[in-house]
Amino acid sequence: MLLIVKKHPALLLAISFLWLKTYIVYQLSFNLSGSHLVQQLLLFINPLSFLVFYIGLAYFVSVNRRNRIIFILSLVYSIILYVNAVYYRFFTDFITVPVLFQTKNAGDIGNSLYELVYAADVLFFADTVLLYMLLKKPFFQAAIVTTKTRRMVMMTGAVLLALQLSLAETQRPQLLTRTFDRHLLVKNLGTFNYHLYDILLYSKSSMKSAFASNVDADEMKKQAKDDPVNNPKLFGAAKGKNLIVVSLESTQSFVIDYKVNGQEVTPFLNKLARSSYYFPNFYHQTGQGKTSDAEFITDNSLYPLPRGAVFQTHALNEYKATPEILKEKGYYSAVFHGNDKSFWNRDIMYQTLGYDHYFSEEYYDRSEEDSVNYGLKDIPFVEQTVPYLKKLPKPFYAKVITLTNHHPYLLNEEDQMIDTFPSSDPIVSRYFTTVRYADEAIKVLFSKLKKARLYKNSVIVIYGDHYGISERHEEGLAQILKREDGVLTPFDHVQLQRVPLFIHVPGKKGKQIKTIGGQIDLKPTLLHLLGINLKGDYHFGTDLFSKKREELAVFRDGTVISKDLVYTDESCFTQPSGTETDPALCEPLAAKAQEELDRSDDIIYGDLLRFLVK
Ligand code: GP9
Ligand code: MN
Repeated sequence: MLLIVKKHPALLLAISFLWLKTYIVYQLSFNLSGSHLVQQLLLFINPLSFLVFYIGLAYFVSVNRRNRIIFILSLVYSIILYVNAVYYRFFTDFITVPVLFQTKNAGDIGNSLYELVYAADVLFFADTVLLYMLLKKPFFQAAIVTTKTRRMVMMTGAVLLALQLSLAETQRPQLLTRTFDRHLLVKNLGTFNYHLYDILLYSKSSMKSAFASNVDADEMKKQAKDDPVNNPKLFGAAKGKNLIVVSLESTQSFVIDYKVNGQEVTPFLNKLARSSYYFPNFYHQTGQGKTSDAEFITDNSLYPLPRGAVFQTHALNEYKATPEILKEKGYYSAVFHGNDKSFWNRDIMYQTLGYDHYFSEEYYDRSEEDSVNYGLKDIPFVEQTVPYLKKLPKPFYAKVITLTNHHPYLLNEEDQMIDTFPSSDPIVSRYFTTVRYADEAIKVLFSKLKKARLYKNSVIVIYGDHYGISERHEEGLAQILKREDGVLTPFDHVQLQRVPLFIHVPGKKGKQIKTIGGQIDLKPTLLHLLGINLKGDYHFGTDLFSKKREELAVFRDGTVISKDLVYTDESCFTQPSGTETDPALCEPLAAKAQEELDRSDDIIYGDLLRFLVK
């Protein structure tokens, strides 16, 4: 052992520093704990195989450049690790290749970034500085290495990788073929092996479209839901009406009927829940594409992708989205949003989905005092939107996307209508004030729609796009849910993914509908309301008004919720108690979810809908 240290001091020093640092990051920055001893062992050893290969590359350069290369490799590794940690602070997720292409959004996330970068982060690079100094010491000077040594280093890396993979196989069979859950991948492979694997997946999926053919499309046709379940009572109840769909930024269901210091957080939405159809068990199903994923799911009734935002990665595919279907029935479609038009590649994707027009920020008066955080504040935004709506050709389908209630939940003092929530976590504490502001904006929207005589002729739908407070804010979430022990189970985290859904149908009083569903169900639900039959359409959702529908919500990570069971994080819980039960009970449900996700992915990666165009 001592001999090895003497022969390879610089190599071992760099590897040890990075290994230790990665493990510390696992513990402090990522949520990767495993209960099992083998899982903990895996977590500890998983950075090693990559590091041996990676730092080992320095043995392929000349002696006099070797230590410099070791240092540069360490620095690059540290930067990638750090970027991952910052990304994780916001998204509770790991970076994927498609995310790296989402640079168009970078300019707007300045505020969020400011909240996510801490002064103490300089410590992240403390070992890099130390390494730099030590590598200059005589003890660490490089010596000539033979081909045999190089081979030995690479072999060591290979043996370590094989060992790690076989350990992982005992924990998670078919890890590489079945897993959508990036946390599981990182736990078993390590961050950097995961990145390599992700690059491989990316190249594979890019090739899928090129090789897809009519044969794959025929397979898709065979599996299509040929008999869409609908609800005879409400089918066509809003025939010929306008359709206004509001995407409510970062709004989770727990804010409904919630009070902070005795003040209602959503007074308007609380009332609306009693005067429209309200769905308390409706879940968001978004992945890395956040708002844009919610838009994609609701307009197409397809799942978003396991990696990246489909708005960015597959904007030139063929789809059969709601605007296109409605166009055939004489509808005009438009989107309204007070942000840059290229954010989430919307300008391109909206054309693909068949929208006739996109009213982005350039259509709005955006004075300094009317803007906060990402863009135009919601109240001036809806005030300026309604006159445009009034002028649209009728009937129309309009999507209105709010923005103010967005991380890090910034609001000018004069717009704060309730107290902040008593929490030591500033994000959690500010969240309720921006939700309150968004609620006011919806109230203004409704009153303006009434004044513009649009209210009575329009179905108005409001849905939450995705969570606002991520899992990482465990303590704050426990405070919100009034859990004194501060402990939330995976079952609780699934419940927290509920987002509100309101459907206001002119002439109908509405009621609370407790069916379990998700954003994927909106397309068939709304088109059925407008009296449009979806026979032959490729969608994964079902009509939320139908009594015959199978109650189901599948998340992008394979989590699945049925009436009786919740499968998440490889565990099985009974509904509604949340008691953990035998995982075997959930197996059929988990398999069904996986199969749905796979089929949806095949359609998008293979661009299969193009084979159906007449
Ligand atoms: C940006 C807005 C927010 O235009 O839709 O996007 P998000 O970060 O929530 O996906
Ligand atoms: Mn959003």
